[in-house]
Amino acid sequence: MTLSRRSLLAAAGATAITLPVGTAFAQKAEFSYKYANNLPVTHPMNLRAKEMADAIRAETKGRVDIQLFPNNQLGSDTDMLSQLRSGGIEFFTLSGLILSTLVPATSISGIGFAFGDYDAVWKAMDGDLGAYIRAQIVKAGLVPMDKIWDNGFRHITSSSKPIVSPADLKGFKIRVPVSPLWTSMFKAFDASPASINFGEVYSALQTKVVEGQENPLAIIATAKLYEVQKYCSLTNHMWDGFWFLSNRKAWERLPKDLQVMVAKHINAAGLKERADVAEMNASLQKDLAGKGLIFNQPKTQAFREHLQKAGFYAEWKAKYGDEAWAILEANTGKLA
Ligand code: X2X
Repeated sequence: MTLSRRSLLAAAGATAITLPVGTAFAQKAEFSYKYANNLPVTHPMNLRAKEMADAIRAETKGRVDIQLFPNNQLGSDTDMLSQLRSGGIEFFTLSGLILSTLVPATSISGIGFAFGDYDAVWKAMDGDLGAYIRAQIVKAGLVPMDKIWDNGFRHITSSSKPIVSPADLKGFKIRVPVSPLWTSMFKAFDASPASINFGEVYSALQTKVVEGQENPLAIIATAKLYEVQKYCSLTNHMWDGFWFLSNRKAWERLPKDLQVMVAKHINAAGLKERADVAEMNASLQKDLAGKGLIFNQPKTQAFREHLQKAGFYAEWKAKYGDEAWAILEANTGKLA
């Protein structure tokens, strides 16, 4: 059978035509899902997510197609969280601290100076603390993947002065993400925290609406915050991670075998992202110093004692409740 040039063109233009995957023609996927986040395309989260989406497309033979929308393209974290809940987007990664605006228990992993190192973090988050938090997320109607992705240990940057002791935070105008725990912690230092979504941070620093902000080195580098900040104080004041969340109805639309494949690739990408971020956070200081950022290493004990005296730990222990706090302290040692 021969096809005329005219019918070939008609076929190429038609959308209803289905062709086997692997031909030059794109097939419309059975499940075409959006994954949105707040980070630059150069951050390991987006590099690993791209690989992940490719692996999912390949293993599901094109049935599941995940499109990436990085860098707040679909709005702020606050906007994206409501889109996730309404089904406007199917996947979203969000800091547990920000998710706590919907599910209060999820900020518990961000308590100030709780974790000493990554070993303690992954033991807790892949263990009982993570399981406790995920159960609360499920109750709120969202589906969290098992492996939380890394953001990192956070440090304070500033355009005005290095932070050496807790007294330097007094009156300090600092941007914090939109989250009661973040605001409470910097208020406990008598700082002046402003809740600002990440998409606005660069310009808030540039226009000096705030003096400083706090983030892991991988973000300070990939979001180019060093361009608008002068000092970086290695406070390690909290660890932060991103839950990989799905809209429940969208997740349940996937047949069981596809759920297993998709979850497998998302969790595997998360583990690779953790390794990338740990490596970046360990090596970036030199790069950033070369770009002009001035580093100092404060003694963190004084900061921790300040929070204790201010009643910060006691206040949050009462908010989370004894059960959750006991799980936290079983992982971190006594905090309050
Ligand atoms: O908003 C931030 O500072 C960021 C990017 O670290 C989070 O998503 C919590």
